[in-house]
Amino acid sequence: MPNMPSMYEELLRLKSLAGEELAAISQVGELELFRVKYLGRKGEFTFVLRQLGQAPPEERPRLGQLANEIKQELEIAFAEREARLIEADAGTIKVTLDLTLPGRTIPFGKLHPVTQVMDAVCAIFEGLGFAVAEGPDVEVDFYNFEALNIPAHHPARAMHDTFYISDSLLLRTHTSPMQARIMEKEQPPLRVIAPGKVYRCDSDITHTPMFHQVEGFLVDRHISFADLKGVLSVFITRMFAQDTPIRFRPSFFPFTEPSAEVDIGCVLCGGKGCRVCKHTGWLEILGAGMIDPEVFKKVGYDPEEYSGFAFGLGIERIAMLKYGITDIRLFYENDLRFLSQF
Ligand code: 2NM
Repeated sequence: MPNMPSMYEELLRLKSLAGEELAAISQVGELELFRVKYLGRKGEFTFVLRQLGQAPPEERPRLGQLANEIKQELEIAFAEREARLIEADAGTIKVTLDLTLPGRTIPFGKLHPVTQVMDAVCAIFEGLGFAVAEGPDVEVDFYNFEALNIPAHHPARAMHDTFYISDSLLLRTHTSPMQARIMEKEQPPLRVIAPGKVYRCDSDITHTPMFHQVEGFLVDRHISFADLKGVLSVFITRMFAQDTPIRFRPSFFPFTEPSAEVDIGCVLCGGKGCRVCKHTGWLEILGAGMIDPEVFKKVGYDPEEYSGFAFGLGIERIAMLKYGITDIRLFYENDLRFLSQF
């Protein structure tokens, strides 16, 4: 029976080892480690008791009893030691927790200023009954140019600084291709805005190669320039202030005729003249016009039956004017000192 003496020996060895270790403990904090090591559910005594099954049957009761006796003795010694150490500590416990300290603030995220302005613009047009449609960033030449009355070799193509992917594929330079897609599929009456990312190969303090636009259009019978002015005036008074001055200047876009650029009284100097409005008192904030009959023909609408208006605005530009930001690149540097201000 080679097991027997070694199990007795093991129990006695554990007893003296545990006794020595317990006597050496001088800090309350060390007690738990000891308890787990010897008395815990995965401790040394449990381990020995589990091996009891390997001892000869006639020895098991004696071995078991001894193990339990030693464990009980140790538990009593442990409790005494614990009481002594706690008593000794009582006079010297240091206050390590200052309940008067302010709590740690939990950092929380915010929406990017471009997202905030995008959401605000979309909410205003949705309030006016416009549906929201999103399309692909990678477009075919037809929807980005051809359907919008910008044929090959038209000078407006050069103005767009297009990123080409192949001869016929490109990164959309505006979101109006989405509107050509919608007009091709659906019949009037229609009022839709197309928000999203657009791409132009250009970079300086007022241009980034990717920026955001919202373009919108409305088509029905008997739509006039007065409807365009009405909708855009409501948009501007809701986006800026009720009394924001507005003016329409004649302009040109290949897809609208007549076309206009819309200015608002400078929100930074109140129209007195400053660096941002280049001392004109006015800020250009969007382009618009009556949809060109040529666009209607491309998408299969009868220009004699239907008319409509369209408009487009740059989100970063509006955010810059609203917050007085002078360098557009700040939006895309991901510097939290900048972003956390909005
Ligand atoms: C602008 C200015 C003027 C525009 C035109 C169209 C469409 F597809 F309906 F013809 N969508 N957006 C438009 C018109 C965009 O952006 C400055």
